[in-house]
Amino acid sequence: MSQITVTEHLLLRQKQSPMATGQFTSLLTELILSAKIISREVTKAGLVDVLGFTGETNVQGEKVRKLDEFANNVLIHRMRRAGVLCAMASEENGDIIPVEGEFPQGDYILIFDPLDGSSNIDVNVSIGTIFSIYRRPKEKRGDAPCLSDVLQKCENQVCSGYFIYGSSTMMVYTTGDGVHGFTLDPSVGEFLLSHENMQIPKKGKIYSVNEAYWNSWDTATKDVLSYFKSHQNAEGKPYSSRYIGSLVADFHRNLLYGGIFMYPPRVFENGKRQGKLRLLCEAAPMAMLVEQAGGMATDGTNRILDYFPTELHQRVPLFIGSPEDVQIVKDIYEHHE
Ligand code: AHM
Ligand code: MG
Repeated sequence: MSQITVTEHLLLRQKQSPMATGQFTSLLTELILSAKIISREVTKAGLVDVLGFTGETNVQGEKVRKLDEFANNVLIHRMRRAGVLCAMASEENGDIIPVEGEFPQGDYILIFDPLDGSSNIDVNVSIGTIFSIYRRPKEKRGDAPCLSDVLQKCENQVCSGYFIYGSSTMMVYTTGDGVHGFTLDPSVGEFLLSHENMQIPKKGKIYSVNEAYWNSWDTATKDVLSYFKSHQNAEGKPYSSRYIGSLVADFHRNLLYGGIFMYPPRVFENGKRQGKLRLLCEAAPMAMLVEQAGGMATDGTNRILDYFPTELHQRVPLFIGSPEDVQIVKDIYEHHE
């Protein structure tokens, strides 16, 4: 493995990349330190009292797990002091977290899901931290941070990525200049470049979806699933079905092997048609990554990065992965319109 750290990699590309400003490098450095602290705690889970629930319910109406709360606090407290952000938004907090008052303000906005795939925490299955970074519009610098700073078109992201706490801890990120993966070497405490310029295969071998929701899907979605069950994959064999229930882990596997992850809209008794995943802290950052890796991300009809969020915790259906597989979904949905 190379000995190049994330910061070195960013600086090496500094000449080509407008992202390698001092402020942006500090942001990533602080984010990486936060992830190392979270990773340390995740790997100790079971030995120390971090498993189970806190007894609280979060803004999504879900029971908060102790590790969720820990990861959220680490990120908020560390990133707030970094002097590079004007606001944050977390999956766990109802409102934006402005950076002002005693804390120095910067130009960036950080949105995160502190510990994605929480239902897997207590059973030792891979989980992750997802992040998305925007820059504040120039004309608003100096003003008090507000929700409209955060609700930017998803295409405006300047960086996105995730940390996956799996058999090893990895960071995968993009600044719009390809997708690069780094593996944490615990002996030196650094993320070292292990996967440069990651590209998703054009057609995959795997589909990932929670099929238990079959009865709440519309006909178009059922047709999508029937297609993947009855057609051949990139190797001329039946597709394999793989679903972990941690977006980060399902996405990471499909990025490497090729395939499609689907969280289709469910139709509820009141007629409401809704996806589960959050646009700002889950779908949009993964969409930026997948496009940079040569893949596609759609809600079935619209490109995820074309979304203009209207709410902080807006949910969207998500079909993401190898371009030829995602195109099949778009074609089936279009046919049903
Ligand atoms: P979380 O952020 O509360 O962990 O929820 C998001 C997770 C994703 O990681 C995963 O893709 C999805 O929820 C699984 O949902 P389901 O159990 O409905 O299949
Ligand atoms: Mg999540």
